[in-house]
Amino acid sequence: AQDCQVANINVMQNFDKTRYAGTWYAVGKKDPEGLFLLDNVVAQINIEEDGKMTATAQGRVIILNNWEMCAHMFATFEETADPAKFKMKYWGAASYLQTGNDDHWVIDTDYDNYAVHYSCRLVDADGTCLDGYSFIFSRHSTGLRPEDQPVVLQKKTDLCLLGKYRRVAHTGFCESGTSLDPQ
Ligand code: AZE
Repeated sequence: AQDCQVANINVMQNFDKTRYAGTWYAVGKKDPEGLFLLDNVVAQINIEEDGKMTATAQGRVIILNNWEMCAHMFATFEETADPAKFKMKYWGAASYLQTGNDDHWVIDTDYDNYAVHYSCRLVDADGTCLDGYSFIFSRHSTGLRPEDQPVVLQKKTDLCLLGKYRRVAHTGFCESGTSLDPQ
């Protein structure tokens, strides 16, 4: 489906959340409107004892008055009829960070190297996405393996987001001792 209709987006078949668990480094992102994670984005997906998926994430942000910090975020996921489509409720460790309830769709992953994430926040009257974001995740902070690049490129195209991604730098900003993080 390449008609750019949110309802027709293909997601990962037979999605296995237990294999999705663990650390993912964002290596590419397409931003939504407004405040967003800038770089140094790392997500940690957990499967709790009750089988529910949760996550923590961090990333550099600039909030009001040009205050640069490392945002520490938490998320719980609600399952839907499609195992690769979740509703993600999220909040920040500090109250001045963002809270929200976003879709969290896993478009494609091989679980061991790459994952393509997608979230449309606002569907337009014509069925296309008016405001959304997407992350390209890697198990490796250094980026995607060359063999995964064509697969990811095809998925970006399928999402109608080709050319809208930026590379996500990992500079150590959110690693302990190197940031201005007050936490
Ligand atoms: C995501 C996957 C793992 C859990 C979470 C994610 C998204 C987090 C944000 C955070 C925004 C924070 C801002 C703070 C000022 C998708 C990486 C929580 C969108 C803008």
